[in-house]
Amino acid sequence: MAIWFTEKQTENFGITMKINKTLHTEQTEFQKLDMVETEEWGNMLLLDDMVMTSVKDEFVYHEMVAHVPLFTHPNPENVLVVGGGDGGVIREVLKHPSVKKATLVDIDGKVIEYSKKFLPEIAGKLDDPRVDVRVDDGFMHIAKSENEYDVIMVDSTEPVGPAVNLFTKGFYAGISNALKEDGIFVAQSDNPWFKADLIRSVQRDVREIFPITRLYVANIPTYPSGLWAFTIGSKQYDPLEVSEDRFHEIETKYYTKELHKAAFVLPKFVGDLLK
Ligand code: PUT
Repeated sequence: MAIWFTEKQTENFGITMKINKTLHTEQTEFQKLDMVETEEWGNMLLLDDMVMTSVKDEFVYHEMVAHVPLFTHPNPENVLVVGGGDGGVIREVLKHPSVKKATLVDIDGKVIEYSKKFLPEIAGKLDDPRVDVRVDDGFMHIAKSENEYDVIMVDSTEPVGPAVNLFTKGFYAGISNALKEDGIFVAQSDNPWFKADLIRSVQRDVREIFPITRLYVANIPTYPSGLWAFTIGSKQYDPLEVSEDRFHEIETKYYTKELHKAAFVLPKFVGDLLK
């Protein structure tokens, strides 16, 4: 029997959808995990009753996390994904032939396990030989790494539970240390409608550590407010100054080389958060 589910995006506002079937539900060591089949968006992963990914619109988020930094860096070989246990970012990372190794560190092995089972179109590349999957604390992994990665991507949940640490200045300092001298990182940064203060503080913290700090946005219909933000911190390469010859052909549904630049053109109220 179908049921209706509402993700409360704020105390006063939510997104409601029809769930045809619950495929799996459990309280893991870290969070409540639900895999559901929705009528509108296909199979969907919910963590602590928040939408993480859906088969129908996942490509926007995963492409925009992966391709903006990977096309900005001239030769990304060693890539780290923190979080991202659904495997969508890894799938996109592997489209870049320069990538020799992609490490995924997610604290919750259950996310990986059930994504493989119920979201195969998203998680299907996690067993690729270039991928090293580790069930571990991303914060600790970063703290132990030095001068190692070309690109780091932080694909976390919202800043609650274990993800709170991933929105701190200490974490960004660790990322800087874990990156090579010309490294670049991207972090999902929630949304400018309901989380303006968070975006402001992330930008401020990253700017104190990285010489180049940028914000870009993408339209993701199942995420709070539909407008999602991403923060870039870069030691050397500016995502706004990528030369045309850097772009090579890959199969995408959202990302294009034109959109790479357009994503940094911000609505005024979003740009004002950077002042
Ligand atoms: N609800 C948005 C989650 C961000 C994706 N990891």
